[in-house]
Order: sequence, then C-alpha cells, then structure tokens
Amino acid sequence: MADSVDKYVSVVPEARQKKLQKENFNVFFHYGLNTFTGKEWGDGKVDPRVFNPSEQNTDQWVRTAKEAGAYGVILTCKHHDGFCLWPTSTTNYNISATPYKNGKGDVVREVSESCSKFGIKFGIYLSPWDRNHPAYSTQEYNDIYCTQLTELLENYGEVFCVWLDGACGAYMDGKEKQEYDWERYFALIRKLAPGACISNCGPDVRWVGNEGGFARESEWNVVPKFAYDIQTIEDNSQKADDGKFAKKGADVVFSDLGSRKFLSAYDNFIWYPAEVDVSVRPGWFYHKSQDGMVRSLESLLRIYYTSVGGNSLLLLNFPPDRRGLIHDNDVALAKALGRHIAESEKQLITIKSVYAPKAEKGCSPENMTEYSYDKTTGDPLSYYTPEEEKEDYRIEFRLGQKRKLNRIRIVENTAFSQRIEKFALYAEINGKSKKVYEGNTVGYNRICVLRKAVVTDSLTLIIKECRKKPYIEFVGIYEDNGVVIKKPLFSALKRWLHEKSYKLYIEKENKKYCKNNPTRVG
Ligand code: FUL
Repeated sequence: MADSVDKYVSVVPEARQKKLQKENFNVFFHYGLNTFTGKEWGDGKVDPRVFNPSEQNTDQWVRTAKEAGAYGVILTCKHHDGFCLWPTSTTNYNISATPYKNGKGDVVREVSESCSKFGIKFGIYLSPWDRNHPAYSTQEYNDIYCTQLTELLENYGEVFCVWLDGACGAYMDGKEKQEYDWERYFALIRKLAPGACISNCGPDVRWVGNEGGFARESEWNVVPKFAYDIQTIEDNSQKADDGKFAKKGADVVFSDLGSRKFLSAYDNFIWYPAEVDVSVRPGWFYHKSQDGMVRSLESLLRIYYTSVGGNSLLLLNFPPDRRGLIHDNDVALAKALGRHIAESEKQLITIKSVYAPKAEKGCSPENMTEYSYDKTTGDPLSYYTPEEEKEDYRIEFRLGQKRKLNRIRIVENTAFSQRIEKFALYAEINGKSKKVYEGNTVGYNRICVLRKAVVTDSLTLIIKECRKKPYIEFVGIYEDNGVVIKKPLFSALKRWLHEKSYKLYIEKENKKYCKNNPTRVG
C-alpha cells in the first residue's frame, strides 16, 4: 500500500496544466453556418453564402467573456459541418466563400485580435469529424487536418488550448469513421504550441463525461491511464443530434475515478484534470427560439461552484447570434456572473492566527493565509506542510472577531500532487465545535459552500485521510454571500446499473489499451 501511495503522489501536473488550473474558467464561442441555419449539427452541404452577420463585433464577444470573469476564450474554428471560419488553403468551404466582408473576412483573426486587445487568452476548437471534406474517411484527411492545425497554430498568435471534440456521426453520411492519427496531431500541437493544453480528446484535460454541467462531487486529478484512452472518450461522445445529450447526468462515466480504492486496481497513472463544458442555453449554437431559455444566475452558480469550486475546469459557452453579437440576455448573465465572482472574492476575511502541526522549515502555517503565485507558471510563492506525517491533521484558523461566513476555499500545492482524501470543517459556535462541511477531494481548488452561513470566530480544518502529508497553498475564509448550492438529484439505481455495465466495458477496453499502450506525447 505504501508503495502505491508513493506512486500516486509522484504524479504531478505538467507546466501547461498547472497554468490552466489557475486560470480555470474559460468561455466557448460556437459560431458558424449553424448560427444562420438554426442547426446544431450542420450536414456540410449548406451554401456558405448564408453566413452574413450584419453587425459582427468580436470585441463585444471577448468583452462579454472578460466581464463574466473568464481567463480565455475558445472559438469553434471548424465545427462538424467542415466550414472553416478562416481562409484556409485546405477547402473552399470557408469564410472566403461568404458575403461577409466580400469574402475577405477572417473570424479567427478577429477573435484572436480581440483577445490581445482585452488581455485574455485565445484557444481553438477544430472538429476532427468533418462532414464536408471529400477526403474524410481516407488517410489523406489526416494530412488535411494537420494542415488546418498548422494554419491555426502558426498564424494567430499564442494559443492556450486546442480543443479536440470526440463527437462523430459519420454513419449519418454513410461514411466510415475516419481513422484519426491522434498521436500525429498531438505531436504537431506540441511542436507548434508547446504551452497549449490539448483538451477533450487529448492528454492534458479530461472531459468530465457529460454536457449538462455536472462535475463529480469528488474530482481527482490522478487517475488511471485508461481515462486517457481516446477510444473511450470517443465512444462516450455525442453520436446523434437529438438534443438529449446535453441533458445527460453525471452518470455517463464512473462517479469515482481516483479514490485510493479505485486506483488500487490499476498500475499506470496520469495527471488528468476534468473540464465541465456546458452552454448557457440549451443549444451550443445560437437559436432565436432559445432567447428566453438562457440559464438563471442561480443555475450558473451551481455549475460554477461545483466545477471551478470542485477541482474542475469550466468551459462555458456563449453563442454569438446572427447579427454577430452575443445576445443581451446572455450578456446580462455574463455580467451578473462576473460581478458575483468579483464581489465574492472581495469578501475574504483576514485571519488573525493559525495553529497547525509543526511546520517543515520555510513552510509555516501563515503561508496558507496568502494566495500568491507566479502568474506565468502558476507555482505558489509559499505553502504550508507539516514536518511529520500523522494520522490526521488539525489546523485552526482564528479570526479575532465573530464573522458571518459561508465559504472556505482550500488549495493544495499540486507540485506535490493531489493528496487530501477526506476532510471536515468545524466552526466554534456558542462554545461548541460544530461540523459544518465534509468532503473528500481538494486538489487545485475547492470552494466549500456551507449549507447555511455560520457566525464564528474560529474555524478548524481536520484532514482525516491523506496520501502522506498535505501540502497546502491557501485557505481563504469568506463572508456570507448568500449562495446556496442545491445538489441535483440522480437516480441511485440508474447510476449503479450504468456503472456496472460501464465497468465491464472499461475493463475490456483497458485490456486492449494495455496491449497497445499509446505513449503520452510531450
Ligand atoms: C459536442 C458537439 O457535438 C457539440 O456540437 C458541441 O460542439 C460540444 C462542445 O461538443 O460533442
């Protein structure tokens, strides 16, 4: 057992992952021919001349993302219909064939330039499945796809993320599914954009497994290597445009991917943080009929606190409309979210003193009260770790006066992996210690939202189970901001049945995977 724990804690993030974990909330823009046809999945046969936004202003999109509090944006440079938003050399089915700017437009350029203007990161989505390109289903398509990646990665400045979608319905066009040369794509991305994370069908960011905005309650970063089996990801991705996919719950994949018990069945592990990708509307693309269906702030906050606040990344979709603008309703939601995040951040309570087990030299408990890290690497400037390994760890934070609080943020220093496995928070109320929160994982960001705000001058964190000793970068205690997170209800039986059958499938896949183990690039 000790050996296995050594193995788990030896798994740590790559530099590019560490950076993304700090900048864990980004915005998706789904835009293209579908915006003008009202479709979610275009068939690749639509006349590109339908693309004719009257007032396109990518500054407005990027400003909206920034106002929402996001660190970056990802644009659907090419969705499944194969239509390219930039003047590519690989197909005529691109922006040059549209009336937009008399065929001289380049939406990728516009978005990337707006990103530089607003000081926000730029990322690309390039659908591997292509319903228009005649070479799809042949070996030649891998060359085409690599040329498209090259054009995007060489001509539009720095890219922080390349989002590779596993969705495919090639059968709908009577075509064989393409044999994608994933390893070649990854190697090319590493060469041209070494700092970019490859998400979804890729080695850096794990798709959470649903598009409904559900993160697991206990999200782990150290997971068995099979979780990065492209086949598994593709098999779980969308295969039909029937509108049901986005409603699926968190039972698409295991609810536990990284507890000690779960890991014990495997030998190879990777650092693979989850990302929740979800839209603010029912669709990924803009539909006028959904103008009244934009999520409420309450629904968005549930997603925010359980993803960003639950050791996951959040990729939130705001689809531009036919004018080429983000609709007022969506902008209002983005602003409300951004305001909420900024105001909540300001509610940090000053901690007067910290009592913790004797610290390792240079890693004092006070280090936990300040959240300071290097903006380019994501590395913390200081952290706390006890001198010795113990059964459990009791860390008390005294506030000096009574405060009404409802959130406690805990950040582990992931340079030492993800270690905390079980913890609880206790508040001193009327002379008695009361348990106010219990959880398993912390990782790079856990925002513990209490069921009910408490008034206290002392809060204690007890780490009950840990892989060796903890390394804590930050603990922040925040004044009550009135947020209450209602847990979505899932049918326990449905999940149990699903997991049972899925487990059998994974075991089969895992055996195959071990046989021809694809190497991790980078
Ligand atoms: C899915 C796609 O099929 C959707 O259209 C959307 O792009 C979403 C982010 O991924 O699998």
